[in-house]
Amino acid sequence: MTRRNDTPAKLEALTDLLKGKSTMLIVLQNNPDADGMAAAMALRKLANKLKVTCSIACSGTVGRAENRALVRYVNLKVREIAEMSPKWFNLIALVDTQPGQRNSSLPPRIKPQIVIDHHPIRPETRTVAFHDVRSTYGATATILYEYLQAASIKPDMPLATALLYGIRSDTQDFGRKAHQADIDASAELYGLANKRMLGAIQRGRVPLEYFRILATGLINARNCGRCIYSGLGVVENADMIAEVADLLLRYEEAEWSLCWGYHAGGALLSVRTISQDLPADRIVRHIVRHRGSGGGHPSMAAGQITLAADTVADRDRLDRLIPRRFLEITGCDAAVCRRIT
Ligand SMILES: [Mn+2]
Repeated sequence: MTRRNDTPAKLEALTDLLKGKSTMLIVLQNNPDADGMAAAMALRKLANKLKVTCSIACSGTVGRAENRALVRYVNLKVREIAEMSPKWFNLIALVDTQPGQRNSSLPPRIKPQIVIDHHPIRPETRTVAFHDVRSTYGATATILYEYLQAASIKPDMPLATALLYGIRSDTQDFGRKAHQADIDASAELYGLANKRMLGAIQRGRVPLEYFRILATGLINARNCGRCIYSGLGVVENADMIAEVADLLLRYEEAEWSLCWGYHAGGALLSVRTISQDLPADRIVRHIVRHRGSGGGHPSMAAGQITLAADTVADRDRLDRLIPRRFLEITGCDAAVCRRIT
């Protein structure tokens, strides 16, 4: 693990790699979150100082209302990865995800030269020319903030706001896996950020569709002792799956929550937990085993299962399999399951 005081050495190595290059493609997770986007903006800022111009790209969409509000405020252009050719760039960087991770927008055949992330390190990452993975950190934005600091670059107001919002949302306001570095970075960023904008982002305005999916999530929700789960059916906005999983975990008796939905030919699922004994990433791996992939943090994780044929029958089968496996690994009793509405 990289300790804080390693940042200057890391920055030097990164600077060496960037020097003399003219273009870099910064790639995010698919359906990127605020932490990833803020980290990409900070990396772009560093690169711009060294005369490297950057494009930021992902697959999927920025779905969550708060993140859309952030993108509008900072005027961030996130491009569609399918429309970019790696040949156009001297360097490819992956932030807030890693090579071989299913949520990475980078096709597996393309190898990045730079990886900066805070998820558990993957073997593929160790072969990347420059990598800085700090899995004890609550946010990738914190790592990038330390780079800016080490490079004596003061973030402008939009960047400071994005970094602060990225850290706060990834650590759920420091309630979840926050490192002292996340708290220090936030304290410093607070003075530079646009507080009014931060408030507006957090109360992001939403389309009517949001309430329709939320209602479906509540109607379909089942509570079985310490477990709570809901299936959303087909969703246009994949971020709603994580949002409903977050919401369900607020139930006072719940230790584990699960939400899933169908999007772009596959099932996507999110698991959240407050339990120390059975982490969310293990639950996800159990649910998707032999059928898909997944991973994440101990308190929050996500997975996906690709559907052979995206038919109603296929989805019905998964609508039974996913909660069954969830109850199986958590030890919650299917016999006591009840609707919550
Ligand atoms: Mn993150």
